[in-house]
Amino acid sequence: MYTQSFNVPDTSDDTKSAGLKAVARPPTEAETALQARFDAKVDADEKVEPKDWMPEAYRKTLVRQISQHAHSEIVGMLPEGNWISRAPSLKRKAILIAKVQDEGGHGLYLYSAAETLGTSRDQMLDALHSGKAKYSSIFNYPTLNWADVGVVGWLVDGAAIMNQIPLCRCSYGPYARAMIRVCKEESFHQRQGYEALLVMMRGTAEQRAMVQDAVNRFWWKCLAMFGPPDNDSPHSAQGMRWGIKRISNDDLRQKFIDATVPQAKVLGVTLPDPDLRWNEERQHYDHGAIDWDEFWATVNGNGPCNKERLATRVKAHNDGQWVRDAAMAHARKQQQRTLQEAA
Ligand code: BYC
Repeated sequence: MYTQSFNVPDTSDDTKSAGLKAVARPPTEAETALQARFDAKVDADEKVEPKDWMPEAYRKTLVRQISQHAHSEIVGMLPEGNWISRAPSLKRKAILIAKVQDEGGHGLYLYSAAETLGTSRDQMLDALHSGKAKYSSIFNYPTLNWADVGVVGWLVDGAAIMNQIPLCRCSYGPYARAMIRVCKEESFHQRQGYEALLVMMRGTAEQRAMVQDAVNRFWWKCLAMFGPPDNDSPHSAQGMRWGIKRISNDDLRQKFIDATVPQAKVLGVTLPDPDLRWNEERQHYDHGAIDWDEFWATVNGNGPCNKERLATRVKAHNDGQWVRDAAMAHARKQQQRTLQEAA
C-alpha cells in the first residue's frame, strides 16, 4: 500500500556514470515487516514519532512540507513587519509587534519539528536563502496600505487556519503537536485583522475604499494559497494516504470561501468575483476561475516581491550572525564552567 519508499532509484555515481538505469532491489523480509507496521500505524490513525521506522519517501515529504511551512512563517513576517513603524496607534502597533513575533515563533516550532526528521536548520535555511526551497506564494505580494495589514489577518491568516486545522491531526506527531499551538495563535491573528477592518469600515469613505482595495488585491491570491487544483496536485494522493494531508486543496479552498462570504457581508465589502454565488444544489458557493499561470509564475520566483523578500531575509540572517556567534560562545563558556565545577 505505502510501498513507494522501496522504489527510490539508486543514484550512486557508478550507475550514473555507466549510463545504466537503476533497478530497485526487492525489499528484504525485515523491511517488509517494518513497512507493514508503519502502514498499520497510519491506518489506525496513530502518531508516527521521530524514533519510529518510516519510509524514506514519507520522511522526505514531511521535511519538504514542514520546512516550506516554516519558511512561510518567517518570510510571512516581512510584509507585516514593514508596517510596524507606521501603525496608526500605539494599540495597533503593540498588536502588530505581537503578531509578527508569533509568526517568528511558529517558524521556530516548525524548524524544530523538521529537525526531528534528521535535517538540520542550517540545511533548511541554506535551501531557503539559495532560492531552492519554496514558501507560500502569498508573501510575494506587497502590502501597500494599512488596510492590507487587516486583510492579511482576516484573509491570509484565515486561509492559513483553514489549511492548518486538519494538520493538527497529521500522522507525524511533532508536526501535529506544533500545529495545535500555531492554530490557537493564528485564530487570534485572524480576529485582530477582522476587528481592525471593522473599525476602518465604520470610519471615513476613504478608509472604506482602502479596505475594499486591499480585499480586491488579496482575495484571489488567498484562494491560490491552498495550492493547485486537486487534479494538478502531484503530492496530494500520497499525502492523503499517509495521513499528512486530511482534506484536499480544492475542498479546503471551498470551505474557506463558504466561511468567508458571510464575514465579507458583515464587514460590508464586496469580494471581487462576479461569478461568486450560492449553489443550492451543492450547498456551496460557486466561484470564478483562479489565474493559475500567475500563481505558478509567483511560486517559481517571478512574483512582484520574490527578489525583495529573499534579499531581506538573507540580509536579516547575515546581520544576525553576531547574535548566533555570541550565543555559541556563551554556551561554550557555560559548558567549560560546568566541567570545571564538576572536576
Ligand atoms: N505557495 O502537490 P501540491 C502562514 C507547491 S503561512 C507556494 O498540492 P502539497 C502565515 C507545493 O509546495 C501558510 N508553493 O503540494 C504566516 C509543491 O511544490 P514542490 C503556510 C505552493 O504539499 C505569516 C507544488 O506546489 N502554510 O500561515 O501536497 C503570516 C505542488 O503542490 C503553494 C503551509 O505551508 C503555495 N501556496 O500541498 C500569516 C501549510 N501551494 O514542493 C500567515 C503546510 C502549493 O513539489 N503545507 N505549492 O516543489 C501544506 O498544507 C501543503 O504543502 C500545501 C501544498 C497545501 C501548501
